[in-house]
This record gives sequence, structure tokens and C-alpha cells, in this order.
Amino acid sequence: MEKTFESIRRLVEGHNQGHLLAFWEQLDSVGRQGLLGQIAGLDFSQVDDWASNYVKNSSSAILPGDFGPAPCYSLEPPDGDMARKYTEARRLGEELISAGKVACFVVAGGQGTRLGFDGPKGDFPISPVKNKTLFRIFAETIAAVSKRYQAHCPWYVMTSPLNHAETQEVFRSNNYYGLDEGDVFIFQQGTLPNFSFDGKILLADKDAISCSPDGHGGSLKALYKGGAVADMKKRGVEFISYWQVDNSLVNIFDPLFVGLHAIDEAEMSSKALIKAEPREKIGNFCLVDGKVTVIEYSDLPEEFAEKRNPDGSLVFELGSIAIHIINRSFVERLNSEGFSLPLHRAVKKIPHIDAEGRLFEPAEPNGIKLESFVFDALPLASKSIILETKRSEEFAPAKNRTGVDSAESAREMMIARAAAWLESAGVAVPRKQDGSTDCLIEIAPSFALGRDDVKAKAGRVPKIKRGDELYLA
Ligand code: UD2
Repeated sequence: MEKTFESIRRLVEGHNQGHLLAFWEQLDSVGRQGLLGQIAGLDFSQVDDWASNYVKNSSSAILPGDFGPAPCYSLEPPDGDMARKYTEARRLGEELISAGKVACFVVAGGQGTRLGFDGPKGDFPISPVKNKTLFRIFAETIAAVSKRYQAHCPWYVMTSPLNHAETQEVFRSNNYYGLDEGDVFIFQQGTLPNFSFDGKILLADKDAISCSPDGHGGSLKALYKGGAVADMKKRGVEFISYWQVDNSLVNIFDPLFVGLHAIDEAEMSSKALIKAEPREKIGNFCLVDGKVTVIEYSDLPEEFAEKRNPDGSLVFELGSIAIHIINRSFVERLNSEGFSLPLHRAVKKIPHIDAEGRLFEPAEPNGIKLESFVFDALPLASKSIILETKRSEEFAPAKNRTGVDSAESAREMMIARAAAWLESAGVAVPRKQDGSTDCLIEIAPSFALGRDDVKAKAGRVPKIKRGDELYLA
């Protein structure tokens, strides 16, 4: 260990991080071993760059010199040619799903802190009548899709060290929600060290570096390193349908989206919606040097966010809802090329030990966490398409407990979508004077995956009375 210690000491001192070994003399052999392992696991070739370019440099992200709005496939095809393309794309998408070439992948490494929920976010109960959790809704959707297409649809779940063991336990104790355990692949994302404002890596304890999950962009490395990509290859999976764990309305297997992506030979594609307002907290789809690029809401200056076309629509109207199709071969290519995504800094309150080894719990932000974002891989794709979708059909993120993007609003949107599906099938839904439903409705994925399924089963729906709690399964 002495020899290893000496080389590690030289390494950390060479990068101005000598303080990481400040408590070495006080550690027992287990602590020493653990600390050396953590330090050896850090990519020191990058630490100086992180410290100077992302930590000490507090200027906001650099905006590209020249950029414009990105093109997009609209909700409805604008003409006959496009209508034929959409029809063909739907057919191809269904064929690819049936052939088991499409897997699904949820990023679930974040904690439900903003939701005020102590546990993996996917375990948050959300459905309006049965109080099903997000994970259960996704699992039932996957089961319904697998049944419809007579296909194996493997599910990949990315966790982080914050919730990996808990997530595994949630799946185990729920018997994998009825899915085949072998078709659920749970793996962990990587971490990045936390820094003080002066570029020093913080210690969580005398024998432990303070680290945080490396952002959802870390998924592109973790899919590869964690064995998911190899598993996909074995199964013949070519396309990965990506979404975020907080989106309770996501359409996990959308034949149109998969088909358009495949016909256009794209490597990574996205769904977009028209922003509700110029400063909505979702990324903006832009075109930079001919490449689809997302500029995060916090990085797009007001003058661009507010810019309007002559017809009054926003110039940058397309918002990213973090739904993508990613080719398995794209993930393989990036990893074999040793890619890295840009990092984004977040100023946070980070507990750590001080120079005397005492735990310090800051009341004010005291350091920097670094993250990469998955949408920063879009410009690396040889081709990338965007498909517009409807908020009311496909996007209800539960980020906060109440208010905008909350568990409350997501629940309301689940009811509203179910009501809209029923009404379009000719079923009367009691409504209050303000237009909201005067009943609770929940449609299980086993009953319907979309509007057309409800139409086919409308005859089975009982008459809905005011105040009813209707569950269709
Ligand atoms: C994200 C997008 C935003 C928009 C919005 C839609 C970013 C920076 N912004 O905003 O453009 O699409 O979502 O809802 O992404 N996660 C991990 N590991 C991590 C960090 C996050 O798995 O290390 C997961 C997390 O569990 C969640 C998702 O990524 O499912 C999004 O994270 P967030 O809620 O922090 O993103 P937000 O709301 O800033």
C-alpha cells in the first residue's frame, strides 16, 4: 500500500488536491484502502480542467455565435406526401417494436427532494384513483405494449448511488410489477466530485470524497459501462426509447416517433412541445451549425426567449421534454471514441468535513456540483429529428408537490387526458362549470394505450356520474 500511497500522493499534490490525504495518518487500513480506491477512480486528467473551467469560472454557459430555431415534424402532417410518410413511419415503428428492436430506458437517478418525497422518485404514488406509483404505471405500459405486439420489450432503469439499493428493493418487493425479472435491467450512473468555490475537491469524511451523480448525460457512459448496451446487443435491440422518471404521461413506445427516426436514419432524436410561455423551464431546440442543439432555459437570454414571428408565435417555440430515441450503435460509437459531454455547474449547499475533520453543514451554498446533460449529445449525432407532441397527451412532470409541474398538476392532467380519450369515443364525462371533470378517472394501460383503444372499448365503459371514481382496466 505504501508504494500505491506514494504515487497517489504525488498525483493529488500535482493537481492541487493534496488535502484529500490530510487525514491519512488517522485512518485504519480499511479507510485507507477505500480512500485510495476512490482517488484512483477519479479521472485526474480532467480534474484541473473541471476546477478551472467549470468551478472557478462562474460565467454562464457560452451561447453559440449564430443559432436559429430547429425544424420539426409537426403534430399533424401538413400535406399528402407527409401524411403518407407518417403512415409508413407508424407501420415501420410497429414492425420494429414487434421485432423486439426497441427497448425502453428511464433515467431515475435523481431523488424526489423537490417533491418532498423520501425515496426513489419512481416509487412516488401518483395515479388519481388507484394511487399507482410512477414505476408501476411504466411497468403496466410496458406489459401492455409487450402483449399488443407479442414482443419482448426490455426495460433499462438507471439509478444513482443515492437510490440504487432502494430502487432495487422497490422493484423486488413489488415483484417487478408483474414483469419478467430478466427483462428489467437496473444499473447505476457514475459520479463526479463536488468542489469548493476555490477548486478544491470536498471531503465527505476523512476517508471519503464528496461526490454527486454525474447528471442524466452520464447515462450514455453508464449504459455502456454498466452492461446495458451489451445486453441490448444480445437481444437484438437497436433503438432505445429514453424518458425521465417524473413524466407520468409519457408514451413509452410511440410507433410514429420510432418510425420517423428510423426512416430518416437518425442517431438520436427528440420529442418537443410548443412552450407554454417564453420562459418555461424546459430546454429550447435550436439549430447550431446545422446541428440540432438544446439550449437550456436558464441559458437562453430573454431577448431570444421572447422573440416572436410576425404571426405572434415564438421564434424559439420548441421545448425539450427529455424524450428521445437513441440508437444503440450511437452509444457504442460515442464510447468507443472516448467522448465527453460538456459539464454544467450548479451552486449548491454541500455538507463536508473541514480542515479539522469536523462535519460542516452549510446554511448557504458553499460549492459546486457538476453534471452533464443528455441533450448535449444531440449535436454529436450524424442526424437528429424532432417530432412535435401535445402536452396534454404526453407531458406531465411531477417535480414539485404543488403548483406548476407538480404531483398535483400531473394527477389533474392524467384525469384530463383520460376524460378527453373517453369523450372522443363518445362517452359523456360530467364536468364542473369551470370545465374541469366532476369525477376521478383512471385508465390503466391494460385498458388503453391511446385514444383509439378507448374508442374500440367504449361500449364497456359504464355511465359516469358526478363524483364517481372510475377505474378502467
Ligand atoms: C429537465 C430538463 C429540461 C426539461 C425538463 C422536462 C435538464 C437540465 N433540463 O429539467 O430541459 O426537459 O427536464 O421535465 O435536464 N436524473 C438522473 N441523474 C442525474 C440527474 C437527473 O437520472 O444525475 C434524472 C432525474 O431522475 C429526472 C431527470 O433526470 O428523471 C431530470 O432531472 P431534473 O428533474 O433535475 O431536470 P429539470 O427539471 O431541471
